[in-house]
Amino acid sequence: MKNIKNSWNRLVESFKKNLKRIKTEHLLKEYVKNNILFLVFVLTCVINSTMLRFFCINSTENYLAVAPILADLAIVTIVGGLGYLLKPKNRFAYYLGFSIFFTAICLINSIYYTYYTSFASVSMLSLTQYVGDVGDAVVEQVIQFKDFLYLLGPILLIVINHRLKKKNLYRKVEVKSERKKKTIKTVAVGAIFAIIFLFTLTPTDMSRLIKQWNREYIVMKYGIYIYQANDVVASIQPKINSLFGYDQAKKNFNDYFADKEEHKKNDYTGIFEGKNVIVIHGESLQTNLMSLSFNGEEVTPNLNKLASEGMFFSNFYSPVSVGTSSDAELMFNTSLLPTKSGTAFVSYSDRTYNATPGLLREKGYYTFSMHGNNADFWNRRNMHKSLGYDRFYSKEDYEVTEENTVGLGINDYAFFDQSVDKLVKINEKYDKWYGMMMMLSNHTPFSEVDKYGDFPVDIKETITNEDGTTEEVTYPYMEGTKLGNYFKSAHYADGAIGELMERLEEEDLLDNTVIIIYGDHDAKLPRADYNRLYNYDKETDSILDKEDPNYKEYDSYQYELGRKVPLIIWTKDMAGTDLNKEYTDVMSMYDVEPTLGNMFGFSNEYALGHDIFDIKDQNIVVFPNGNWLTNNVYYNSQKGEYLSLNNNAISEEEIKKNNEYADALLAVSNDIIIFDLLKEDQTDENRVIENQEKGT
Ligand code: GP9
Ligand code: MN
Repeated sequence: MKNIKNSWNRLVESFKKNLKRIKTEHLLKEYVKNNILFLVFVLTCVINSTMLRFFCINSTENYLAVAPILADLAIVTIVGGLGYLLKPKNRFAYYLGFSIFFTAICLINSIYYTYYTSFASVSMLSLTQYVGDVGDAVVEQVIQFKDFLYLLGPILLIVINHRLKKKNLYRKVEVKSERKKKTIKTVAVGAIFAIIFLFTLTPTDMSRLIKQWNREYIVMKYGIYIYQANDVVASIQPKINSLFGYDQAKKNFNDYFADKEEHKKNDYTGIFEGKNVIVIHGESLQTNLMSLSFNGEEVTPNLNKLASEGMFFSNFYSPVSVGTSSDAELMFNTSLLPTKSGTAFVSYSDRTYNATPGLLREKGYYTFSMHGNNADFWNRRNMHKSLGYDRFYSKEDYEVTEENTVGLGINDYAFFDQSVDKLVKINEKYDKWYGMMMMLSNHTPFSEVDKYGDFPVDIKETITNEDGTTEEVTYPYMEGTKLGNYFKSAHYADGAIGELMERLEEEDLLDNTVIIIYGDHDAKLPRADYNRLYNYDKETDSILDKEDPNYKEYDSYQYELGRKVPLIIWTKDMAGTDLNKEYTDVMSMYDVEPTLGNMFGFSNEYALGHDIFDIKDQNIVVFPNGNWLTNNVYYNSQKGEYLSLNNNAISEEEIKKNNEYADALLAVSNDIIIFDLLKEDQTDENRVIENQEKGT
């Protein structure tokens, strides 16, 4: 009897359980059915954001990160939940609108990342005018198949909505109170996601969000949607700050420079005093080009020759931000770093700069810049005036034809040729001059291969057959790759530098002239192509297996360190002298002004870089994202890890000290530009004079 009762009870229990399960399943089905638009909206937005992170940031930490998914879920659940306030028939438009908006954020960032290896900022909107000019580069090199995947979200919503309409599911009527209840419930779920997410944050995460420099880190931690919202706030902030945050900025500025040591004289002081100067801004020229040859022919024979006869700074970096070429010019001329958001050239051209051209002008130099592109590109028309150039020769001053055009404009050969014509006249008229010539041909996407001339980047070998006959064999190697095309393009540009030197010699313009050549930034080429360069297996025409003993890993650190650019200082009579050597201490583009200042006898007391002959092996190169490099260590602030360059460990204190140095440097540089502190400094002096005159 007892057994029967027990069995009955078990049967009832199991029936109840099943009923509950069926009920839950039923409820779940019902929920999905009634909220399909909301669910698709939430899921596709979260998938898009996650997909973007996975495509852009290749690290295990990123792949395993739950926090950004929680953040995305919180945002889209709350936005989606608010849609329930609307009547069911109006919800589709709401979800589709937001879906397009969120998709656009992912799509724009995906394309932007491919080009700049950074996430997009609304402060760059003012630069969209340049997109037309580099449009081909964008289409050819930047838009990829994966970018279309993000569109699936809105497409799915449209399809589902179409089906719902067919089934007449919009007939459902929801009274106001019902809609309100649904909204509160859903938003509450979003809030729970947000609270869980907030618990995952550390103080470092919070401070990085406020600074907004470390874009990759912020996306990896907060997801793309919070990043973008924060970016809007951060981009508006400088404009507001420049109105309100002045006192604090001025105080930090004074503190920063309070204990700056006086510059001491050294072996290089005044060595070039009174000499003329030609600065060559080498578009996308990287140092690694200089050690490469194909079939016995060097990629950059002219650069190599100048380096071997002059002062060659082989560990030189150009820490540009989104302002690329213009950031290089800014750093080179002013010893400041790129701004935190936007670009100095575009947003802050009206500020006061203690720039090399202006300082040399004060010493009686005629100063000019020459560039074959449109004068408004990077707002150079205005900014070059602020830097102190007496005259900017731009596209309007050159004879540009269809024949002499390559890439963005007049090719470097024609540009240099016409520039020397102008220089001859300048030299007749002025005693001392300082001029910058900005190259253009070697600009991404390096695709006009047929115009670059014959420079095969393959491997040619002569094989002797068994019967003694010989045969020419060709292995494709770098042919057809972006990196290979870059080599062809750089070889072409290098040839133009060679012709320029010949022409200057012919015109007797080299006798009293210092030539300074710098690469403006790296060429942003795919790491995979470098893998092929260093690990090519000609037998299989592919990359060596990772297990192969000859395989040389080209990891992300090597890639980042490989972005260095050349700096060469050359005079006709330098070869064989003490000056003629390779200088290996790490150096940055913003160290150039104080270094040249020492050699030419001018000084910018607010330079943020150092005279390399003063600081020598103690130098620190700071990058706009907070990464830094010394002779011994490369520190990646995004990942919070470092690479020792001499196999020695580095102490936590040193990392902390250098991090603080990097933070302070970036902050003071940004403040100088945003708050126009160099102008204010002069105004202060004026104020003192004014007060003295008034007797106060
Ligand atoms: C444009 C040229 C290239 O005039 O300087 O600019 P970039 O795209 O390298 O910043
Ligand atoms: Mn450039």
